[in-house]
Amino acid sequence: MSNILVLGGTTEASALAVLLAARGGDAVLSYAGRVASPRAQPIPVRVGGFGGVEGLALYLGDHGVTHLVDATHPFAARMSANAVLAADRAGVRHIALTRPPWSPVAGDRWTHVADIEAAVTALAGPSRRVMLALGRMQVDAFAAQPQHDYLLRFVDVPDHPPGLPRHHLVVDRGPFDLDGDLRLLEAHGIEVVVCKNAGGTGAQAKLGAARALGVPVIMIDRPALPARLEVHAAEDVLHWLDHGADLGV
Ligand code: 3Y8
Ligand code: NAP
Repeated sequence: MSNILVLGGTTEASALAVLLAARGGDAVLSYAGRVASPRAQPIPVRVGGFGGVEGLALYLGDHGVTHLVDATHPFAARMSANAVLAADRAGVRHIALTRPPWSPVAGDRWTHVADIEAAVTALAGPSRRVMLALGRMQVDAFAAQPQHDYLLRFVDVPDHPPGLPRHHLVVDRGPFDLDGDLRLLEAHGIEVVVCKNAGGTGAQAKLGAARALGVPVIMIDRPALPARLEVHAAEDVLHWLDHGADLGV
C-alpha cells in the first residue's frame, strides 16, 4: 500500500490533496510554515522544515513513505533540490507536480530578468509607482531602489515594517482574480509590475490586469531545478501512483 508525502504550498498541491483524500490510503501534505494560517487540507498536514536533505531522508524512512510528490512552487528551488536527493537516498519514488511557465501574449510588455537582483537593477531610474507582487520574503532587496512608490502584497501582516521608505502594503492571499487586480493596479496608478514566473492560475490575474492597462512587467525567470520526472496535472500524479511502477518510473 502506498504512503505518500506531498510537499505543498500551491494550488496544484491542494488539488492533488483533494484527489488523494478521495483515493484513500496514507497521504500527508507538508507546509514549510511560511504563513500564519495555511489553507486547511482534506488530508493530514505537517508544518515546518525537515532539516535539509538528511532530515528529509530520515523523515521518509521513519514514516515509511513510498512516494514523494514535490508540488512546491517553481521558486522553491532549495526544497525541490533537497527532495530529489532525499528521495534517492531513501530509495523512495519521486515526481514533481509543477505548472508550465507563463508565456507573453499579444499586448504584454514583459522584460525578462534572471533573478531578484536583476529585477532590482532593472528598477534603476526616476521614481515610479511599482507593484512588487513577490510576497514578503524578498522585498527588502528593493531597498537598493528607494526612489519608487511601492505597492506590496503580503499574505500576512509582517512582524516589522518593510525596509522601503515609500510603500503601501496590501495584506491578501490568492488566488487572485482579474477584476480585483485591475482595481488594485488602477487605484494605485501602478506603472510597472515586478513578479516571478510562477505559472499556474493563482497568481496570473495581475498579468491580465497589466496587459489591459498597458503596464510593463518585469518578469523574474525561474531558478534552475534538478532533472526529475515532472507532470502538470494532479490526475497525472494519481496515474503515476497507480501505474508508475509498471512504466518503470
Ligand atoms: C505557505 C499556503 C492553495 C495555494 C495558493 C500558487 C497560488 C495563491 C499567488 C501576488 C503573488 C507569491 C506568494 C503567491 C500565490 C497561491 C497559493 C500563491 C504569490 C500560500 C501558502 C503559503 C504561501 C507562501 C508564500 C510565500 C510567497 C508566495 C505570496 C496557503 C498562501 C508572491 C508567490 O508572507 C510570506 O512569507 C509568503 C511567502 C513563499 C513568496 C515569497 O517569497 O514571499 N507564497 N503562500 C506555504 C508553506 O508554508 O509551505 O495558505 O495556501 C499559498 C499560495 N500562494 O492551496 O490555495 O499556487 O502559487 N504566494 C508568487 O507566485 O510569486 C502572490 O501577490 O500577485
Ligand atoms: P525554499 O526556499 O525552496 O525552501 C527553503 C527551506 O524551507 C527548505 O529547505 C525546507 O527546509 C523548507 N521548506 C520549503 N518548502 C517546504 C515544505 N513544503 N514542507 C516542509 N518544508 C519546506 O522554499 P520557499 O521558497 O521558502 O517556499 C516555502 C513554501 O512556500 C514552499 O512549500 C512553496 O511551495 C511555498 N511557496 C513558495 C513560493 C515562492 O515564491 N518561493 C510561492 C508560493 C508558494 P529544510 O531544509 O529544513 O527541510
